[in-house]
Amino acid sequence: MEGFRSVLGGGLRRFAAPAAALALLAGAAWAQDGGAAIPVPEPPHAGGLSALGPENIGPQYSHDVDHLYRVILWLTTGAFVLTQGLLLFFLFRFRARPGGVAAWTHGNHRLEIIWTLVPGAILFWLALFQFSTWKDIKIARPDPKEGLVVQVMAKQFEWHFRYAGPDGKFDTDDDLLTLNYLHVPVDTKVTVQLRTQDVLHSFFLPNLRLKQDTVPGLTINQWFEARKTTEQARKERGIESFNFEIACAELCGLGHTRMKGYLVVHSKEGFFAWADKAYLEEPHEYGKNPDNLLNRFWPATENKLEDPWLRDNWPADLKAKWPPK
Ligand SMILES: [Cu+2]
Repeated sequence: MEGFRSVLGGGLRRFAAPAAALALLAGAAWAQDGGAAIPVPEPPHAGGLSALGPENIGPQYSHDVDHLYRVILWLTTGAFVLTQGLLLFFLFRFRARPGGVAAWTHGNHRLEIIWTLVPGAILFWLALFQFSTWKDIKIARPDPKEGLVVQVMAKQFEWHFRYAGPDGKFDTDDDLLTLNYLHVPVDTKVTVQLRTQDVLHSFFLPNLRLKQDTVPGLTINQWFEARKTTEQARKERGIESFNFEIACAELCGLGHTRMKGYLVVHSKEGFFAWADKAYLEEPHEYGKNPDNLLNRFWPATENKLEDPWLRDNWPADLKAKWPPK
């Protein structure tokens, strides 16, 4: 009993308190800096995470997410090694020996407090440390004048997309609708307005480190900016059929694993060429067809956000022949 206490109590008492204080101080200093003390790798090649995640083609915030991932991975690896190391040490140190007597203990208050406060302090530090990244992803909003706006309707087990068309207004005769294929221009901010027709889904762009639940009754705006075209990615991989994926990251029913879409990143000219029907590889339609699911279920009151970027950038020669008959 005494031996057990002195190993646990004495050893840990000597190191745990200063270690906890250090962790807190380091955390506070780091967090105060808004994380600026740690250089964030510049796109397009973040490095370090290539083996742990899909290629990152996102804006600065998606590289910040990778950085956070690495910090958390180091923290949890440290905790794993420490706890499993201690477990092995105690297994050996207090192994059964002839004549040995088992100690009966109800625990140790000081230890309980330490191993509650230290992880608590680390979690609190993480909450502060990640805040600016959270703000960039979840709170920051691009001006619709700066980039594309796409309405996204999730449904068991499909993704429906709607573009405002050359007039920049949704729910009009020149809207463009696609199923499971989201086409965007490269190096352009894209605002997605997320809704669901039925249950909870989660709109996940792994290559952009963007993940957001779609919630019945709510329209949730998120944004991203792809910095590599699909064509470039195909060339690099030597795979002509390669596509960036859109996954549903919420277990949404029996067909959940089939709920897969594709993100097609075009050059800016390529994007408008596609919109002009140059790319007809997937089903899509135009206009106000009342049978289309998105037209039917997207509430008219949720069309307040217009897309002046699309209106202003749509090439005049293409505009002249719009809407298609
Ligand atoms: Cu789903």
